[in-house]
Amino acid sequence: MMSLASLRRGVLCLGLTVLVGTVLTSCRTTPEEIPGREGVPLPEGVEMATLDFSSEVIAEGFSIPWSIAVLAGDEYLVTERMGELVYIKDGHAIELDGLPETRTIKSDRHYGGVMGVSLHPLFRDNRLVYLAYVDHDLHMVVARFTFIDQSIREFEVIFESNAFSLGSRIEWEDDSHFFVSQGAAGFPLPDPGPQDVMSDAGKVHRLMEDGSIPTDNPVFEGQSEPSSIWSYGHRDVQGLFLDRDNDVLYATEHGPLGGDELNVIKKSGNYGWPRFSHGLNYDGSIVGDLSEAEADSLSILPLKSWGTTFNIAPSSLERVSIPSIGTRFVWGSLVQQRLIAYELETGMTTIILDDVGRVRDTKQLPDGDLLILVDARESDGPNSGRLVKLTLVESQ
Ligand SMILES: [Ca+2]
Repeated sequence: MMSLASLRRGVLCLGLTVLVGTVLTSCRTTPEEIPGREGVPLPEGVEMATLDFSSEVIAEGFSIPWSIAVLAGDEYLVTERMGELVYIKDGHAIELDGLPETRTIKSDRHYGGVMGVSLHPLFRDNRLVYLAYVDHDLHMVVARFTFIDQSIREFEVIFESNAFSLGSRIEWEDDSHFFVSQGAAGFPLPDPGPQDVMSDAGKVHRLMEDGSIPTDNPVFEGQSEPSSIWSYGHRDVQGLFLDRDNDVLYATEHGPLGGDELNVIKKSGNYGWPRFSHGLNYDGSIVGDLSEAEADSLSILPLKSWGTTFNIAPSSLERVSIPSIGTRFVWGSLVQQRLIAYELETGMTTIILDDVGRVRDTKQLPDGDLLILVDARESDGPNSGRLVKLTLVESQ
């Protein structure tokens, strides 16, 4: 019997065929359809190969936890989007005092608030912690503080942007430079900010450890000196990972309706939004004014795009080594509530954990275990978010 989901998909395929004729060979899925569930097929290049993990809840009681920093063995810092920084030691969670007022915007969900947390690479010596959040003026800022005796000390804002952010992840380049992403708030419709180098919306920034502008940052057309902007034309980068062996910065980026991307971030690169996307606007219309060929010549196309066949909403980005599958990129899928792995060499996308909740952040610990940070689920209550350690169960 045809399920309601496949019936809906049938209707959509028909609608799209009228729109683009015979060019489109695969059907797109509607946002509420999850490939691999309820008879909805997985698109080509995506496989379900879940791994057998045992899980241990390290801490719970979170609402929309956003990122993790690992301090030491059993010590963590976790941000809560709605305005908290939580310190966890031996399973006990303590909300830290000393954060300024932070703000979110509520659309269909909450956006902004407290997002990326990251330790300075020399944290063991200097105890410096970095935090990206949206302040009382609705601007994304980066602050740093020293974390001593389980307290926030010497809190200072070191970078003030001129725009809101949907998602801000921090990744260190070396001991003195870091990157921070800033998602464009152009919802429900895209705004021109990401293409405008005078606006901080839709950018990846690169800053010195004290928040000042590196002298070797790009100088864009019409400007006489470098700014914080390293790359532009981003919609919403919520995952950053630097491959330190090869000095390559990778980013996961949210598309609108589909169009999620994995990008290689290059100095002064334009990543196309909102002039081009492999996804569609929320009303189903084509994004922007550029064809793919034009976008290819004027901007940098994604290393990987899942088009409209596999809507991920990727949060976080790590590269992990897992004995049975080797080295893969891993991130959470908010919309599918899964843990996703991607193999660069083969281009294969693998669902390695299904029905786990909205995974916001992922980290691999030195012993190989994975940490995942998961939103509260409506069915489990508003404070059912959790930090979980996953240990691969060796096959018999
Ligand atoms: Ca793009």
